[in-house]
Amino acid sequence: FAQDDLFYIRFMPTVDICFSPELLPLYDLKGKVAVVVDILRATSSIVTALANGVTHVFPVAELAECAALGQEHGCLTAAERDGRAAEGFDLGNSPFGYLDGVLPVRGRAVAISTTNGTLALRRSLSADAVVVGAFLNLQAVVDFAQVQQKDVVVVCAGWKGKFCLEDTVFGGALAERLADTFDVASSDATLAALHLWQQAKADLHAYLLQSSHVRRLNSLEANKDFEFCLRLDEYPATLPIWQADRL
Ligand code: 3SL
Repeated sequence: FAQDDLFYIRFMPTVDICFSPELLPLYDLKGKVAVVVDILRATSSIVTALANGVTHVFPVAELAECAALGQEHGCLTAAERDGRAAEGFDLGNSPFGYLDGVLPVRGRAVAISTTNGTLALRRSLSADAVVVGAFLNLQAVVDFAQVQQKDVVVVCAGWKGKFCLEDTVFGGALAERLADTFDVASSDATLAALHLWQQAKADLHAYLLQSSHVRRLNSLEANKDFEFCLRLDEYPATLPIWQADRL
C-alpha cells in the first residue's frame, strides 16, 4: 500500500466476523450494523418468507413464545428444533414452506423459532441496525452496508455454539463485495472467511457438501432446501431489518 492508501484504509468502516453467538460478548455491536446469518436455514427461510408476501416476521428464541405470539397476533407459527419441524406449529424451517403454497402465506405475519438462527438474532439486538443475511439476498445486504457506512459485524448462527462453514463462507462473500469501500483486512476472522469464500465460490454446492450441517440436513431429506439456500441473489431487494419487535 502507498502511504495515502493506508491513511484512507484507517478511516474506512470495517467488516468483522463473529463465528458463533457464544463469541458475541467479545464484540461491541453498539454503533455497528449486525448482519445475522444462518444460511441453513433460518435466515434463508426468513428472506424467502418476506420476499413472498409475508408481511413481517417475529423471530423468537423459545417455542412457547412462538406459540404465544401465534395466539396473540393471529399469525402463522414456524418452528424447528434439531433440524426437524417442531410439533404443533404451522410450518417448519424450510424455505419451501413459503413457496409451495401448502399454506397461504401472502399477507400473513409469521412467528419463527429455530435452534440457532433466531437465537443469534435476539442476541444481536444491541447493534445500531440488525439485518438478516443469506446468499439469497446478498446484494441487498451489500447495498444496505454501503449506504450505512458503519462497521459491519457478521454474526454467524453456527450450530449450538459451534463454528459452521456455510455461515462463515457467507461472511467471506459479503466481505469480497464490500472490499472496495470497507476495510476487510484488519480482522483475522474476515481474512479467514475471505480465504474460505475463495475456495468455495467456483462451486459452492460441491464445497459445502462437506459441511456437517449439510450432512445433517441430507439425513433429514432436506437436500432440496440446501440447493435453494445457495442461490446467489435470488432476492436482491429483500432486506429484513429489525424494527421494535419484528423484521
Ligand atoms: O438452527 C437453526 O436456526 C436452523 O436454521 C437449523 S435447520 O437448518 O433448520 O436444521
